[in-house]
Amino acid sequence: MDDRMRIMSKKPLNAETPIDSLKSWITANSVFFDRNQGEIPEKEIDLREWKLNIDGEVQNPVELDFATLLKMPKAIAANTLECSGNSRSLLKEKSYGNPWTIGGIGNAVWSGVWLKDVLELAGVKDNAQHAAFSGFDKPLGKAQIQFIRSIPLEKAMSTTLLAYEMNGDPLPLKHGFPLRGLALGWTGASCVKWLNRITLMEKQHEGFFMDNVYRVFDKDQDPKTGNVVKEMQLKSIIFQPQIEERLEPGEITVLGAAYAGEKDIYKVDISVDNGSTWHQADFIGPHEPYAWRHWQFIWSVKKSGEYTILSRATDSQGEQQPMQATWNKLGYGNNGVVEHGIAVTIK
Ligand SMILES: Nc1nc2c(c(=O)[nH]1)N[C@H]1C(S)=C(S)[C@@H](COP(=O)(O)O)O[C@H]1N2
Ligand SMILES: [Mo]
Repeated sequence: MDDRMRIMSKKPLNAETPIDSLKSWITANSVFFDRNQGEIPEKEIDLREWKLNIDGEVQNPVELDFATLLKMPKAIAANTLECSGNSRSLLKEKSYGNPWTIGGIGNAVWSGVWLKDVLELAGVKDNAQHAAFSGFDKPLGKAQIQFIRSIPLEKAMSTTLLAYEMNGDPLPLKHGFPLRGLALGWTGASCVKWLNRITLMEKQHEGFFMDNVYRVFDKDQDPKTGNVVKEMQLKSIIFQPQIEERLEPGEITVLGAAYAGEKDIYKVDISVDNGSTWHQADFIGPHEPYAWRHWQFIWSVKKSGEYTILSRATDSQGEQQPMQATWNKLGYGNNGVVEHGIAVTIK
């Protein structure tokens, strides 16, 4: 693993992408953030042993081997993956979970097969409403709960990929070798790694990782009554300058990214005076569905002093990134403008 990664825990492995590595539109596999509930398998499974089971509300349960997947039409998509807890540590009020700053995110070009094509091999029954994915990573903790997450069938049959390649290489072991689900534009929790079973169900899967974790709920609220985390939120981040940097006066390039999950980014505005005035940033780099957009803004500054830089994204439906995030106990979906402000000093 790249030694610039910011490790939050080793077992399970949870580590952030270094902020400098976010400047590249494609996040290299070696620095792509790691988020795990269980233990990463010790070594890559033998592809002759691995099977993908499709069962539940299907006409004919099937067991697919890897060679069969490779023969199916290959689908390629860029997709930005973000952990729902990303930016949690930037919330003013304490929330619970890994203390991500802004590096619980990365963008990659993934290839594999559309989940729809795989499900059609088994034949989807009319009463199927949800698709539950199971990973074969070894659970940690006494309860030994397997990582199982379900998504609505509509998402499964439209824009969900089963990926076996990441940025042109076989899926790395720690990112789910040999196959992972990717619900495009949804947070990482819906993108199960080390996939070996997909079960179609009439109802959403019930279990720890559906009912107690990955729900948006308040202090005294029962997690089960909170909304399940799904789509990525409209958000922007700044990765240059970095927090508390001391800079010379002159032309300073402010760099960042903006993303909106399944939606498109329309514009990004920048403020260098803590929100009093705003200036539109220029987009740079590729523009792909489900992928972040990089932007830059040249800031001309003469006077020394303390400055707070903010970025605010607007999506193609005219929705604006909220100035402040809505707090919830597990700190999910922190997309606040203020929480992502960068304080710098001009010497
Ligand atoms: N099998 C399995 N899949 C999983 C997880 C896990 O713990 N086990 N963690 C999920 C979460 S919460 C996130 S954010 C993403 C992280 O993917 P990455 O480690 O490839 O960046 O994987 C998801 N898929
Ligand atoms: Mo996550």
